[in-house]
Amino acid sequence: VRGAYANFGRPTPLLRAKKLEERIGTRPPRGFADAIRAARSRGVNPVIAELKLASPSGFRAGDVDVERYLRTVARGAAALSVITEPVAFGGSYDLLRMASSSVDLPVLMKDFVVTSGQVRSAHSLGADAVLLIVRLLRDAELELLYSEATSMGMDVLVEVHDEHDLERALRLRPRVIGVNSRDLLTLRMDGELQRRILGMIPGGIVRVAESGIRSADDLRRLRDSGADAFLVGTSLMENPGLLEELLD
Ligand code: IGP
Repeated sequence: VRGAYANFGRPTPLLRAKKLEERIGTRPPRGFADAIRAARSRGVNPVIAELKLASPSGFRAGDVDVERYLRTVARGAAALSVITEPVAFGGSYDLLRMASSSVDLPVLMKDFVVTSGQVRSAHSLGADAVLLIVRLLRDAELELLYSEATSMGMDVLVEVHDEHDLERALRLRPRVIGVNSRDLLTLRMDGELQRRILGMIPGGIVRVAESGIRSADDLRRLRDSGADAFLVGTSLMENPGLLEELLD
């Protein structure tokens, strides 16, 4: 990773303290679901561009110039997703803080969120939305974290993989549901299951297709199955120019 982002993981305490203080309470929240709806009404495919430095499926950002990536996606994406999980995905809170202060898009914090502390961190780091993965949480935990996040003014991307997850997700009456084609335990992709689940989500809920989108054809297939928005990581990081093709 080159440029100003090359020193992730190394402490920059002064910069961090100042930036954080400046941010709190000063920036109006950017609506994640609203940005998706706005892109749709402009006739643009709502793409949520993901920033991740590595992934368990083998992706390594290697040489990617993160600033340049952010500048490119800021020109067309509806929102930005930043993975903060450090071990498998090479993320960090620094990455989220810097991305969210340098890009004027709603920002989703993507992590394995299982505690209220993580939800509060997301908020204070400048995230406009937070990911909650249904499988990782019991019903009561899911409800608690969901209501904490929304009461802080954040949107929640409620992530499901199969029917059982969806049934549990719907009890929250969520505004946004993400259907991940990848099974997080086995890492296996199941595009057919993803399209079926997308088709089962009631109208009025924003439906996000997640993972494995590599081309405009992939996107179209998911759109035809009912997806309103498209979360794209690996293939955009490998080729940011793909964004143009995905938008229309
Ligand atoms: C992006 P991809 O295949 O375009 O890189 O996938 C995103 O869907 C994926 O990173 C993701 C994810 C997650 C990562 C979806 N849900 C939960 C970590 C945790």
